[in-house]
Amino acid sequence: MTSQKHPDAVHVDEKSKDQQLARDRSEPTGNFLTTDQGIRVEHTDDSLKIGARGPTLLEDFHFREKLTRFDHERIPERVVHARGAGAHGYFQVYESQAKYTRAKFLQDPSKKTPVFVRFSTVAGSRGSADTVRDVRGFAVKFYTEEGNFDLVGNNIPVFFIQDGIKFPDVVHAAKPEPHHEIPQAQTAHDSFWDFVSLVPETMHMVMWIMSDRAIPRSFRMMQGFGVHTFRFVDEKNTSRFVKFHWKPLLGTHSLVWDEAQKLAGKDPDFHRRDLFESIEQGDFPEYELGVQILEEKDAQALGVDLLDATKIIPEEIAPVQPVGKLTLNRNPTNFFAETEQVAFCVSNIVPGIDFTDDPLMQARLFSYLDTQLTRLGGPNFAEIPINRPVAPVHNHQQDGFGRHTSNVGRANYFPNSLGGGCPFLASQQQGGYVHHPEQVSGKKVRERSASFNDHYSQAGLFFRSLSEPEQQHLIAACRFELGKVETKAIQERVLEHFAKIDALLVSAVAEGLGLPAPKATPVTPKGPPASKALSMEAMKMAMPPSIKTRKIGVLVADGVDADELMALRKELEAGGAQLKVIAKRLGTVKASNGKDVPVDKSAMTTASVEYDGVFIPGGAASVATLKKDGESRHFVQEAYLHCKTVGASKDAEELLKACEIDPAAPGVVAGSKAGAGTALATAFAQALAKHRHWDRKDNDRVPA
Ligand code: HDE
Repeated sequence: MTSQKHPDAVHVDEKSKDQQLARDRSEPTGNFLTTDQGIRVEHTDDSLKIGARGPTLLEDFHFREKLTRFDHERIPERVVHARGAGAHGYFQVYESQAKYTRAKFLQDPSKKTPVFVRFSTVAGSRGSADTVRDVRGFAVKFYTEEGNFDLVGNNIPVFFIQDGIKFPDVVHAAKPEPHHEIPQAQTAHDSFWDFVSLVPETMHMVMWIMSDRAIPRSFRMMQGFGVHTFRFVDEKNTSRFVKFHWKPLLGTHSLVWDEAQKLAGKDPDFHRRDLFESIEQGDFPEYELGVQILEEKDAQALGVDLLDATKIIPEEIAPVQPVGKLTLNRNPTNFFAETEQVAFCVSNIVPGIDFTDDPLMQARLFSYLDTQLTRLGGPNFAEIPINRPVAPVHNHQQDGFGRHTSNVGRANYFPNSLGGGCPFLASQQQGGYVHHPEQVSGKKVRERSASFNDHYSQAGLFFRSLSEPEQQHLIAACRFELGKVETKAIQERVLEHFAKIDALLVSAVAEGLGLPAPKATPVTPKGPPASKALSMEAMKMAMPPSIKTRKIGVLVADGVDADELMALRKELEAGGAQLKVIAKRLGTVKASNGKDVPVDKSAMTTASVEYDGVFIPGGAASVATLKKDGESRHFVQEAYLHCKTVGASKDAEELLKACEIDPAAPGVVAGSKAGAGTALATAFAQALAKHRHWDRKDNDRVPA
């Protein structure tokens, strides 16, 4: 009989996953180079030849192994979500959720459940840029003591389509067009808009991806959503509907489109780098898990079908209740082994959580396991360290490519007597997964429920819930994307849909396209006319101001006022922000007091788009040099264009003038008004805590 542990007897803590991963780590430091067979290598720079200029020998097993392994390094990239970044961490529940679910990881506030999270873009290839306009994946693997639970979500709470059978169509339409494989990682092309113009259920999601949500400032500053309706099932088998939400504790923030496009060139790894560096510096990203709970009996009265993934339940109807906190505190040791090989499956679920009949979710229950078979080369991908549960695994699965486990004994079937009947079955009380016994009946049909039919009202709800600047950004994004569409009939069809969403939307987009606006006939939502939780600006207002983890570029040259720089550094670092000194070249600059000021970045290796604000300290000689320098002026103007906080001490206001920036403009903190030293630094930090100054009306006047 194989040795068995009852699941209840297993104590799992956060460290067990770390230990599991550590066991599979190769530590090159202090060790000899070996072949895959463990044979120590004596020479690896020349192949084995007959004479120094002679032919290479087939016998050279080290050479052949090295090249063979290299030739096979690539695996197929994910068909969607190919570009991503991952991190380890843990999840801790605030208080027991026993009233809703029997899931063990949601019971004990003292327990830390290890997690691995992978954030991603959807459309681009593995090497594409981070800051493209796209949905972001937010996939969380909880290694619970009852097995793995994968919450494979996005940063947008709805999806393009209602039935998974259309997934290949929407993805083909969004990906590069097949004849020339252009464009990379963008929806600004004919085939995407052709598809959405013919499938009106996409309209709600189209609003979200044209909004600033699709260009997050950081993975650390975006929400996550389970999208589908799941079930929570309690100890007594009572089922309730649940929607999962992640809220970043740093708030939800975005880039602006011009910035996002420039970053794609200046630093294609902007989000990946930001996540990695923040964790290295101890600025651990944190997200609160919240749930919207709906009693089954109340679902009918909602006016929205819970099985329709193109709809939200406004938080005014079902508030988000906080459940616990996710903290990401460790970077992967090896990108490929962990981030690339992690295999999320929507079907990975634990007792106390269950699926619904959402046809999009049902398709996903099939698709994820299926895709891993190809991507990870066979059925044994769950044995790759990053995918291995911390809960023990015992079953009669066997063989296949890449098998690690050596099954013990001869009984590889069930039932058996030769193996003592093991492994044995677990009742619900022993932690066995029992599917919720939902009552279903009906005819076998290929049909869409009539309750899925309203495709416009929540698109309008979203648009009208945005602040004016957010609406303007959305309109500009539609003008940009549709402006790149070459087929006029597609543009016209999209406008017909927009007319059913909102009058301002359709007229403004039509104007940008030089087309007549169809008559607006917006469909009114059944619930509230607007919802605060949909606007990032409204959410920002509800949060305490903070500059935590924000990055400020400080432009300096020889003669800079070091005391002013020091006062600024003190203030910003006290608030958790980071200051980077930027000069023409690396090394140091000589301050006006004769001291050397170390330079963090040379101007040619960085750009304003990598910072949340810019500051120019005083020092007449420093300011005079910067004023003459086009690169420095561009830096300041570009930050201004992107509505970032611009600070300048009194002496440095000359530079603002040279940049055609009004020192009294919103978000410009100038020494003549704000004072000097600590007073100036405090005023700058306060302005920075607003993140962007959308009320800056003349920013597109500056030539950046
Ligand atoms: Fe996915 N999706 N998806 N998806 N998805 C994949 O699985 C699929 C959908 C999401 O970081 C694939 O392992 C279908 C919604 C994330 O590794 C694939 C449908 C949501 C990730 C797949 C959807 C998502 C994926 C590709 C419609 C938000 C990245 C590689 C029925 C709730 C996970 C892979 C990671 C990845 C299929 C729709 C989120 C092909 C068929 C809705 C975050 O299996």
